[in-house]
Amino acid sequence: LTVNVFAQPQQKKLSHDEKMAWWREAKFGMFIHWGPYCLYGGVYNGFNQRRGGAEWIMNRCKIPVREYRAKASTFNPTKFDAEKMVLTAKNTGMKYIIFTTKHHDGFAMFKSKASNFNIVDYTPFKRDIVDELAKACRKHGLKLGFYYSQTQDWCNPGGGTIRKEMREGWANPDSVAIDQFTKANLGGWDCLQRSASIEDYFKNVALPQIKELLTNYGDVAVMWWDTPHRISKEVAQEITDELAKYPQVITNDRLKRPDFPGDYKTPEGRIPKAKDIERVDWETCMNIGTSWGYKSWENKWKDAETVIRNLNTIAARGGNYLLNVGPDPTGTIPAPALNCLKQVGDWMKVNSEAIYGTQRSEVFPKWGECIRKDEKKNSVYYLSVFKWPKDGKLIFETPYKVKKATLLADQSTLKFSKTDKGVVINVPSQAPDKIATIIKLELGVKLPPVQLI
Ligand code: H79
Repeated sequence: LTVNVFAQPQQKKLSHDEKMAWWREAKFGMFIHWGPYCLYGGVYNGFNQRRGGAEWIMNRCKIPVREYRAKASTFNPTKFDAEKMVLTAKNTGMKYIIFTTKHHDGFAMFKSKASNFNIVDYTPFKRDIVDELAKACRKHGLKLGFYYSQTQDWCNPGGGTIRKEMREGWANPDSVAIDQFTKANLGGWDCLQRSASIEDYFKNVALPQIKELLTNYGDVAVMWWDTPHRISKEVAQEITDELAKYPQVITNDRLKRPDFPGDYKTPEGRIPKAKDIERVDWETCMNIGTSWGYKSWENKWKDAETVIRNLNTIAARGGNYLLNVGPDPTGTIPAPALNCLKQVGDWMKVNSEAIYGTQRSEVFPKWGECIRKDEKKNSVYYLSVFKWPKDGKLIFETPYKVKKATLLADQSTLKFSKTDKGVVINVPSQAPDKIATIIKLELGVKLPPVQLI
């Protein structure tokens, strides 16, 4: 790896609000689950994997370590194009990417000195995917964050959550089976640290890899930990101390619960109910299909209507939306997902000002969502209409004075009047956008700030 001039840690301490500023502005990101599990595509020995995401196949189908590693050694995603992937996210209106640098299978998608079970040293592909993504993100102005499974590594005895069948032929840490495999396949070189305990694993693999991620790829936007169990307070503290050298790094809440809450909460696959919303930063991560990792037999893709309305609902409740895709073994995002993202991008081209830099409105109209944005002097409500009124009159109950109403679809000004029911806006008879039409209401006041805790 070449020396990276961007890699110098920032010394300036940032306040929590300063650190969170870009993230709160961004609202919409792409989650990418990609690793050697995609080679199975949710199928093992001719059977479809039953439960869990396809990235869990090694565990769910009890695949022995040796077999899984042999499979991983064939990973050769020749169609992978970091710039294309980053531009897909950018054209969808996404402002950041969270990439699985190492999932529970223990395979690193980056060059690592701590374990040769990585994309550069262990596969014919030999390219550092994290490095290519980091460069492409920097070039196209997206932030890049790293998902890193800090508590699990199914290919390492110290790594945790290993079912006994997975250890077949590899029963104890001193077994030579792995070395024989690596010798045969990798010309004798094996720097895999076979850790005897979880403590060893942290010392030998996890901490060194976390340091590699923090120093080798320029500024890291987010560290996205997963599965906050089996980790001692001491180790979590050690990671936290390391992170303190990089004050710009935002972390999620999955390092260790409940002692290390991080900077934001991560509801998984669901949007918190309006009445349950706490005054904290949060991000819903969700699949575009039904699996995080690539599933060759996926048959339930979300449509653009679902994704766009979710994005609007999440924005109205003050959250971020992290939408996941799982590239296939060639390095390509499946076509149904790309098709959906394209439609979301088309919607964003017209309406993104109703999403970026917005916050919770705490107003819940029956026909859709109300998203708030504070401008210098006045506040704005973006009304996101899912159910278009049949009589051409949209009723919005608000105590505030409305100065102007604009239809974002064509930038036309809409007439409105104040009645005892609320503001009544005259709208076209047909919905300009059947999924979500945005009406921008400029208020005569600046609303009091929403205080997060
Ligand atoms: O990366 C994705 C998941 O693989 C990961 N988090 C998201 C972002 C994740 N790791 N653990 N879990 C989620 C929770 C695990 C739940 C389990 Fe199961 C229930 C493990 C075994 C039973 C789900 C169902 C996974 C396998 C079957």
